[in-house]
Amino acid sequence: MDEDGIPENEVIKELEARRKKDLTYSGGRILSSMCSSPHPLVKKLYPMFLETNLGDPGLFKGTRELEAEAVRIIGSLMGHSGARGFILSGGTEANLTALWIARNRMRRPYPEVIVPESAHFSLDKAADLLGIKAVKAPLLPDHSVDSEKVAELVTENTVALVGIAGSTEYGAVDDIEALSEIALEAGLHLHVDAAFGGFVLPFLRDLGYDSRPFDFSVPGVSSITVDPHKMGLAAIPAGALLLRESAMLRAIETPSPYLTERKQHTITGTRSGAPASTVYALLRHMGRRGYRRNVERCMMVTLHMYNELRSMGLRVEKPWMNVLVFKDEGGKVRKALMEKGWVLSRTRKGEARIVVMPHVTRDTAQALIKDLRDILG
Ligand code: 0PR
Repeated sequence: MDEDGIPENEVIKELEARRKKDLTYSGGRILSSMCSSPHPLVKKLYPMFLETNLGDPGLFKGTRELEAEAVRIIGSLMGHSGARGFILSGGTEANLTALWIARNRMRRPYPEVIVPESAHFSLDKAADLLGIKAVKAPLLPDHSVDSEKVAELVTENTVALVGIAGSTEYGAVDDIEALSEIALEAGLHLHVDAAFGGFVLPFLRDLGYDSRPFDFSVPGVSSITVDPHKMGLAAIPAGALLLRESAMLRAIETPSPYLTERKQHTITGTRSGAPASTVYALLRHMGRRGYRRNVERCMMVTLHMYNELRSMGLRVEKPWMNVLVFKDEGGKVRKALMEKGWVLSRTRKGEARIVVMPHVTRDTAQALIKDLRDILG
């Protein structure tokens, strides 16, 4: 560190120069991300909460109320306004906390969790950190988990089942009702990872698309991850963990005797109140109608791209939601698009993957289609 600091405007210039090296969502080239530009209201409100700390909520009673309200509203979106939970740093922390609860409630000597092969790698991290064996359940051809195989994998060591509502790679939705029956019968915790799908599926249903039940309306569902920083238009970091019953929190209660609240239930101690407060603001401001429109626009672009890509002869999977995947032998198409400045991701099988987030507009789709036509000749 230098002895003397430099003037503010010089620091700002330095940061602006670095920031220019970053890609931006508004640049319209990022087709690989499950995040997008936050809603402008978030940018306005964030500074109000910079000093708040939900790790010591007795000092920040108003901010704590905002988190509780945000959880209540997301809970009602998930079919249970009495749900308890937290606004955490994202899907990884929410999934980790859910498995922490499940492991501690069940207290098995050699705990196992049954996870679909399609699960996000955050569940592998969680299992590793918690000393739980992640048993992978195979998938059906539509990329959702084979529930019959899940039932066969249950043993006396199983502490939890995980179902995915909106898989990272394909947007696939598992048969949560079937998993619920297995979980209820065996007395297991059923965690639903709706990190991506949580802000999509309720609105797909409103818009008349086919959509499987995945939330607390399914009786065996114990906990749900829903990420506001994905399709919820919130700023990073914001991931919600929702629990059916507040009693589940006892399993991870940690005494914090010298703080204003004598116990904690989150992995992080000191944590900013800005994510929770701005998520609350968005939920109030957008309402169901606002989020429905968001999903409607993304789906219109998704289906437009789907039809155009198919008409070019590409083998595109029928989309479950706003995620498009097409066969791409040797990654040739993806590479050619990357050379033209697009950023696409790939599935583990090597297919090209496009996530149609709000920054992927109809104009973006048109530009992409034009480039694809050039590439495919
Ligand atoms: N569960 C699911 C179903 C997910 O898709 C993800 C992340 C997580 C959990 C973990 O969430 P956090 O990353 O919030 O902890 N899925 C994206 C992915 O890995 C995350 C992402 C976002 C990747 C933006 C790239 C990117 O630019 O694909």
